Amino acid sequence: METTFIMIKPDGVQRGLIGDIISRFEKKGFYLKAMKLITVERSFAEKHYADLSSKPFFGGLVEYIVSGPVVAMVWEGKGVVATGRLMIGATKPSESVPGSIRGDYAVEVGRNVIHGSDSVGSAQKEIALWFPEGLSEWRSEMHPWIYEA
Ligand code: IDP
Ligand code: MG
Repeated sequence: METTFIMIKPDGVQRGLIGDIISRFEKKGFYLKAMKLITVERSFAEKHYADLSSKPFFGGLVEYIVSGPVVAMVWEGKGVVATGRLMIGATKPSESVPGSIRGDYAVEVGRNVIHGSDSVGSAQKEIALWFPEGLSEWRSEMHPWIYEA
């Protein structure tokens, strides 16, 4: 089992997409291990996106992330990092297939609704940054109905 960091960005919160997005991950068969609604400081957003600090859009990206509350979550499941990225869709909504979250709900790359970790390593880093308090240890009673032994 793997864990990934998923964040509903301020536009997703404002547009009332929280329930739909959580529902997609729940119904898929992934487990919610941590969640909080939080408005982050500029310095925190810069840390989260540190790898992109040299990009020309970095300033606008940080402005976007601090513009309102976000929903930060940790989801667990088999292959959840890669499958989560598929469920989210391509970075540019114009290239995100219908059926993916960005494909269904986004038009602009700078308003693409959701973040998901791009590798197991970045998931570990992002989870440590956003949830230093740790995760809930639980597993659904439905586990054997979703996962083979
Ligand atoms: P990802 O969110 O699909 O992993 P990254 O390349 O990690 O994409 O970029 C992080 C975020 O930065 C994107 O989700 C998007 O909001 C924003 N971003 C990426 N590329 C551009 C761009 O060319 N213009 C404006 N914003 C961008
Ligand atoms: Mg990324």
